[in-house]
Amino acid sequence: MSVQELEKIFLSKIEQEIKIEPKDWMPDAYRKTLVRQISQHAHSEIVGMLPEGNWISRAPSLKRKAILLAKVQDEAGHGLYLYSAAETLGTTREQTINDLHSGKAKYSSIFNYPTLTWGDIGAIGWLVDGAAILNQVMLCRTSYGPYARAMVRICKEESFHQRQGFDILLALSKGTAEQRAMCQDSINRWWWPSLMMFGPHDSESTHSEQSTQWKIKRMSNDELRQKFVDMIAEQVKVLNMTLPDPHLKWNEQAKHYDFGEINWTEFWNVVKGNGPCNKQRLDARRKAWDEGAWVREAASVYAEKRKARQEKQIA
Ligand code: BYC
Repeated sequence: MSVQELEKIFLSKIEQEIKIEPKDWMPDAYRKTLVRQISQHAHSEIVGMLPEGNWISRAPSLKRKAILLAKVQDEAGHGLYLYSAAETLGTTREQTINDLHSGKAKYSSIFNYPTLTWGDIGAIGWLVDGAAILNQVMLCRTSYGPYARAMVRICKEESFHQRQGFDILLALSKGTAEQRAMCQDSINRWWWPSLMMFGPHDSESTHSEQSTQWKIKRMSNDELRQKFVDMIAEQVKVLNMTLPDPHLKWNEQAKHYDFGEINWTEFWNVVKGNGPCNKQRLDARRKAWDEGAWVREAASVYAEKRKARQEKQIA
């Protein structure tokens, strides 16, 4: 079959909402864009464990500690599904991880901010997981089968994550004056970086147009950001807190909240590696990789021996 014919079949599948599967023919650029997005997503889950991991040993009670531990473990699981999804496209896990460690691959800008207080753990769950869910619910309908299926499970877990974050902030918001101040301070520091998670404005987005045509993306960066603002602007009232944006205002005509402009200079600075914690995050991942070398080696020797034993039994 000619490439033109193969492309026609591919596009007709996209048109008919039939998932593209690993062994199907797909344009090189479709594969490349998926490897880029899925591996960035996987790295975000793994690097995202670091700011929260910082508070496991300092959680204010045994119950909070157990919940946080479970959440951070979930993020590791998400990273692993996503690395596997990327592997179905022909990339190896080593290559993907090397790209993270060499600084070639990106991960979400949000994880380059520090977690200074316990309130930040609440803000991450509520705002960061909240932003991630909106994006990921859309990705449950993405056109590539393994990515879409991984997202279904991830979204279920993310809902629990967001609720645990809100619950932390709710407890602080009902506490002492000092606890209420901690809650407000965390919201103030995490609000704008959370809005940045959705990426540049649609007019500045490099990949959106093509990714939308291929149904990798189902909603644009700005559409998702607006949905997030509308959701959080209501939820913040339950906390009796405010969002740090003087321009935030309900627009009766448009039926959504208007909000202020993001500091894009800060965003690109963080994306380019110059955020408050970029160096610290990559150093931590490289160290974990080096220190885990013996585990990978032991696991592969065990797997080889087991395979040899099974082959011997069959013979
Ligand atoms: N940070 O053309 P655009 C989690 C880059 S983790 C850094 O709009 P696209 C969690 C973008 O890559 C969940 N870079 O790109 C874990 C591109 O550069 P390249 C994380 C960003 O791909 C632990 C350039 O800017 N979620 O939930 O069409 C604890 C132009 O952008 C960012 C995902 O990863 C950013 N924020 O759209 C707690 C979702 N934004 O690649 C929670 C999957 C943009 O050309 N990813 N860039 O060098 C996506 O949905 C899309 O990739 C994005 C960007 C919406 C993020």
